[in-house]
Amino acid sequence: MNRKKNNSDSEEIRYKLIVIGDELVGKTAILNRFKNNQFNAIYEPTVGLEFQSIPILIDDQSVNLLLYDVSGHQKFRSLIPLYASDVNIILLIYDISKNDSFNNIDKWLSFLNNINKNEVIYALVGNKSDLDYNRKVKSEEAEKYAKSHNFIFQEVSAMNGDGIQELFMNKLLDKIRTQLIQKNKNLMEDEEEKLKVNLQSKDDSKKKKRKCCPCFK
Ligand SMILES: Nc1nc2c(ncn2[C@@H]2O[C@H](COP(=O)(O)OP(=O)(O)O)[C@@H](O)[C@H]2O)c(=O)[nH]1
Ligand SMILES: [Mg+2]
Repeated sequence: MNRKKNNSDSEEIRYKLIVIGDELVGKTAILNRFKNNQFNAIYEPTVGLEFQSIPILIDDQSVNLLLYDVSGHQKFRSLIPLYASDVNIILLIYDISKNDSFNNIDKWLSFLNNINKNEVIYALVGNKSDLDYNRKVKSEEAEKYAKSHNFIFQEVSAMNGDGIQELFMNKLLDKIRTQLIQKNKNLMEDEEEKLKVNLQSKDDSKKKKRKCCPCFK
């Protein structure tokens, strides 16, 4: 999470989200369904990195969700650690009708080894749930994997929109909300601590002054 002052001097909170996974699993389609509620059946490869931002309101706090669509193509893989350097949310995406795309999630995770995992929200997302008749990855297996890594889990269909709201507006927003509450709590505790230290040092200097005064000798 990044806090930046904007023109009106209020704080703007930015959450950077990236999508990771094999080519053709539907990374671009998921972002497009979430942002524009649209679906394009014609494949248009993502080149390098594409970016869009979406403002959301969490309680009374305005949060800018920055969506980074990262190409799954081999030639762009070495750039992933760079894209992921200040990331807040990572969607690990596979296609429920392609076993390889699920088995490769571990490989994708290894590209992200150097980032600070404590602060990052991960979600394992099984796309193309509309292709259930051709399912190769069992929901239970994927859910178990997600649980063991402490990731959110959600199956979605960018094509018909199933699971998209549940993923973004419920599961991810809940996590963001929890983080914001915790950060605000930490900020308040820091302020209180500073105030205490300030009062203490004022008190100490008063005592010192008193000691200097002859009438207290
Ligand atoms: N049936 C089905 N096809 C999808 C779905 N999501 C994406 N696709 C198709 O899969 C192909 C690749 O999608 P794209 O978003 O470009 O994949 P990316 O390479 O991971 O960004 C495109 O032809 C999409 O129309 C989905 O939920 N269901
Ligand atoms: Mg793409």
